[in-house]
Amino acid sequence: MAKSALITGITGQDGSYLAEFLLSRGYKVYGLVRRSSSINNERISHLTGDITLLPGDLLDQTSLASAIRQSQPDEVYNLAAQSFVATSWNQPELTGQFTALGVTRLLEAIRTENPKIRFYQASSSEMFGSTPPPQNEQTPFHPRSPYGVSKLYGHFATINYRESYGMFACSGILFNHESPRRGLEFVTRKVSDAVAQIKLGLLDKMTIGNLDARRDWGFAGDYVRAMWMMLQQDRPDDYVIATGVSKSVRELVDTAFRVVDLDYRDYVTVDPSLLRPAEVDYLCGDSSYAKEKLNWSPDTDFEQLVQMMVEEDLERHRRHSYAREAGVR
Ligand code: NAP
Ligand code: G4F
Repeated sequence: MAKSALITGITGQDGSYLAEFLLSRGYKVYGLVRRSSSINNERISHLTGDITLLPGDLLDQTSLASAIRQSQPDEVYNLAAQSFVATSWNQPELTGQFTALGVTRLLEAIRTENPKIRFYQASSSEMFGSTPPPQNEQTPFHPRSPYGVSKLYGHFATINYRESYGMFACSGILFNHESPRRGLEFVTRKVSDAVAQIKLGLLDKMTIGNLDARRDWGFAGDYVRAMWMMLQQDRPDDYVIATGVSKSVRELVDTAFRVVDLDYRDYVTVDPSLLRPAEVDYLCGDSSYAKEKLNWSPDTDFEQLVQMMVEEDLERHRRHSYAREAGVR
């Protein structure tokens, strides 16, 4: 019989790629969506008819239990969160409610409805914070934002349910992963979108924050494969997922402008208001455990990722420009 999966955060970047991946493997896919006054299904609109959406919110325990009862899943992927680090300083309590306590609510719903369901928790390299690289499963945590602190709670809640109740609960410690579906507030997409607009003459300049921060950036499509692999093992465990290559924000900006044959120094200025109260300076993951146990490694490198993102934003802005011109005529 076909397996079924419930994805929280299905409307987000990772949720959309994971839904596609699970459908391609014959899963029946359910997605939890929270109520909003306007429909926010842009990333999954192409999957309408193939997936079933269920109402629910990480803030509401009853809705989580109800979604589990309705979907009867073999696997639950908890991707929902307040995921933007910068916002977590402005909304620290809400971030804790979604990103930390939301994990406990979902684990409790699973434990009481059917503790045999396999559970994936979207943990983050942001938990390593100020601990220097390379970071792997044995590296001590020192988060630097309310988001990182909340993710650390979710990580240990997952381990605790595994140890307390024998549940098949895994924590994937994923380093930054990006795509053309990334939210425009994250630095990679902010840059690819601005580069496209500058190239097409729609924008003159862009502002940026800390150019010296270093991240290990991979492609989201490669990373959702690792999530699924974790839940197919004989026993639950935690895994670091990363490329092992770290680049600075300056290198990101330089690479993106080079895709369109421009020099970033002519267009980019630093805006101190974009600096964070505390920064994570240097992330570079060591995913050799995932390579050994899951046989997982990424297919897409940094240059391919940046090129893909800039080209898709160019194409999107060209389409919109043509549509605007056609509308004027
Ligand atoms: P994303 O694009 O920001 O998506 C977040 C999702 O969570 C959206 O579907 C959002 O729904 C949903 N959500 C937020 N609050 C909710 C609530 N109270 N109840 C139900 N749903 C809620 O994030 P992403 O990049 O796909 O990341 C997926 C997960 O991986 C997140 O937990 C993130 O923290 C974690 N993570 C991401 C990365 C990365 O580099 N991308 C790395 C490590 C860990 P709406 O559409 O309604 O807003
Ligand atoms: O793209 P970012 O906002 O991602 P950040 O903070 O690393 O968090 C992302 O990755 C985490 C995994 O480590 C996830 F858990 C989390 O959910 C999210 O997906 O910022 C990356 C770096 C930071 O050092 C930031 O200070 O870029 C720097 N940066 C410099 N200028 C900027 C900007 N970030 C943003 N968003 N906007 C800027 O203008």
